This record gives sequence, structure tokens and C-alpha cells, in this order.
Amino acid sequence: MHSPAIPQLTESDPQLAELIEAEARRQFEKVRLIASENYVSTAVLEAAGTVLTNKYAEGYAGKRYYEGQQFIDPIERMAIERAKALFGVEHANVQPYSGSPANLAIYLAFMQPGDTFLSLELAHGGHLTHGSPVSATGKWFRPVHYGVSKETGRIDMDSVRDVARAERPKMIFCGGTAIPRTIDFPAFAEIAREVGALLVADVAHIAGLIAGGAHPSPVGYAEVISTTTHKTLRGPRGAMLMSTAEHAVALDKAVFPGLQGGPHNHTTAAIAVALKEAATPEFAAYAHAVVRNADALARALVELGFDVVSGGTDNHLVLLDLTGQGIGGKPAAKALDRAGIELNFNTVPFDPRKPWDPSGVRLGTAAVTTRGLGVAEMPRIAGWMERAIRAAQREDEAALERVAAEVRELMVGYPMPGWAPTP
Ligand code: DSN
Repeated sequence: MHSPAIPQLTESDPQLAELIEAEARRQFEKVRLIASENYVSTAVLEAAGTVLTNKYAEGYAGKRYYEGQQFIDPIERMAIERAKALFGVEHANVQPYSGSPANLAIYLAFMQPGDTFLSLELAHGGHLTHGSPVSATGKWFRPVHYGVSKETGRIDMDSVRDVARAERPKMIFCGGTAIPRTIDFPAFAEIAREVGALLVADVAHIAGLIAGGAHPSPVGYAEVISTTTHKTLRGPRGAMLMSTAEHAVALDKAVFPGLQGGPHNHTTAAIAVALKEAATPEFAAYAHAVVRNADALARALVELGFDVVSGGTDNHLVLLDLTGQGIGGKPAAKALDRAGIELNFNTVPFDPRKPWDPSGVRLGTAAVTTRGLGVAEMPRIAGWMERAIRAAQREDEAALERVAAEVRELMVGYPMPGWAPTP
């Protein structure tokens, strides 16, 4: 049963309702380890499903291009004020539709076509919008990259400094999508200052950990901060840009009218709800539990002989290089999915294989921690992973199904916000 309930939808469009029901059950029964996913609260779901979706609100509070903003303005202001208070920033824009548009707005605000910027190599944990050749950011600007050290698997700050000195980038990105270790914001800031670059922190993955005090904050180091709202921050799918007061106007203009039209007000409201939740002591406890769980999972995997990139994790994310296991990341991810363990195949640093068929898998503990799993359950998950990978190598579908049954049995004991099986 859905919460909020969906009786009208079930009646008017049963085919669609059935698919939503099946997806809810899938989310309920699986160990969801995709590092960028989570379960939002019922309150967030309620806000996202309101009539706010009916309204156009191009512009910003107090300066809109459509009438009827009596209630949209205070909702957007509320989200902004909550973001500013939670992260301790001078400016927040809550309108970007998601992480990639948010990052594009940064380029539009501060870069000219052809300008040089520095970011983490995609295969070392960066993001497509940090200058991948297939992204507009790689086609229209000139990316140069730093990477992780081959020995440690950690970002090599000497290499960051060397490339920055040689290339004098206009902008430096820190952050990414597969970084299992603490980002050294002060060190990045020092390098950016030395070469006169704008420092941008893309904290999409770790925003909830920062909010909960489980990862250092980039505030005071990065002038511009980009984040999605739906990963560890546990809000709806959306994004925010935050900055010092100095860059507020440029960022706002880049989001609207530079890139976007009307903000998605229902999402803005749901972001406001999530930000209120993230300011509570319960959320801080959650953020720390996410990190403890990831650490326990990484340790259990190491015990079982898995090659954990960088030897462990400081945050919510674990990156495995499966080369030594004799299986590619993709067949492993697909087999694990059939065994009830959902994650994604991922490149690993210095990966000899291609992104569509890479050597690794990426895991995260944000979602399972929301469900209430703790460090005691992590070795069990690691054990299932090991069994599923061995079963995949033997092409033993029955063994995969046996793991899936055990996973289901565990997960029914941990309620999920937004849906429960009908008794
Ligand atoms: N797709 C997101 C992730 O999984 O990390 C990044 O945009």
C-alpha cells in the first residue's frame, strides 16, 4: 500500500499503477546499494505530489514573469532559507532541475567557450559534467584533469597542484561520483588561490553527510557549491547551487533565464521538507550511521578478499575492483541484481576496460541505512555478494535465487517510507 495512497491513479490508469506498485515492491525487497539513491520520507513524497506542480513561476521570489505567486514565493524563500541555514552559506538557488543542469549553470556563470578548467578524471571518480568528452562541458570548454594515485587510490593533491600550476585553469572542480575518501577542501582552496581559479565543490554525493556533520564542509573554502538533493541528503530529485554573496547574481542569472524556464515548485517544496528533516539531530545520527555502515561493509568485503579501491572508505561509498575476482563489473552487477542486491557497474581508476563494460562496481549505504540496517547486517550483505558472484561464475541461477530469497526475508523486517506490503 502506498503512502500517500494512490486510489484515483489505480482506478483511472491501472496499468501504470501496477508498474508503480511493482517498483515499490522491488525497492522494498532489495538491498539497494546504488550510492546515489535513497528513500525519501513520506512527508517529502507528499510535498512532491501536490498541486504545486500546476504552477508556473519563471523568475525569482518577488520578481516573477507570471501572476499568482502569493504562495509559491514564500515556499521558495523557505527552501532557500533552510538551505542557507543548514549549510551555512550566504546564497542558495533551489531551482536547478538536477545535478547536470546545476553544473551547466556554473559554466554559464563563470566560463567562456574554450576556457580551461580542472577536474577529477571521470574514470577516477569524476562526473560527466566535469569535462567528459561526451558532455557539453567537454565539447565547449577545455578540461584538464587530475587523478588518484595508483598506489593509494586517493586523490593525489600533488598532481592537482602540478596541473593547476601548468594550466592556470579558470575554475577547479572538486568532488565527483565515485570518491570513497574525504575531500580535502582546504588543500583544494589553497591551490585555487595560488593559481587564481574559482573553486567549485560538487558535493552531490556527500551533501547529506556534510549536513549531518559526517564529512567536512566545503563552506569557507569553495566559493561555489553544487549538489543534488536526492542522494545522501534524502530529498526529492532536484539540485541546489550555493555560493558566497559575491557570486549570487551570476549563478541566479545562469539558472534563470540562462538555462531553465519555470522551477518545479512541487520539487522546491519537497526540497524544503528534506532540508528541515536534515537539520534534525536524527538526521545527524543517520549521516554518521551511513558512514559506519559503509566502513563495516568495506571491511567485510576486504575480509572476503575483495579489492576495495583505496583500501576502504571515509564516506557512504565503496568502490570495488573485481579484476582479481575474475569477473567484469557489468556481469557482476547484473547477477547481483538478480540476487536482490542492487548496485551499479563502474570504472575503477586506471581501468583497462571501457565504461560500458568496466572492471568495478560501486556501492553505497545511504538507502539501506534509511531502512534501518546497521553494522551488524553489513557482513551478511558482503557474504551474499560473494556468493552471488561465485554463482554468476558458475551460471548457477538457482543459487542467485536462493540469495534473493534470503535478501527478501531480511528486508521485510525493515519498513520503507512510502510503501508497505498489503497485509
Ligand atoms: N548519476 C549520479 C550518480 O549515480 O552518481 C551522478 O550524476
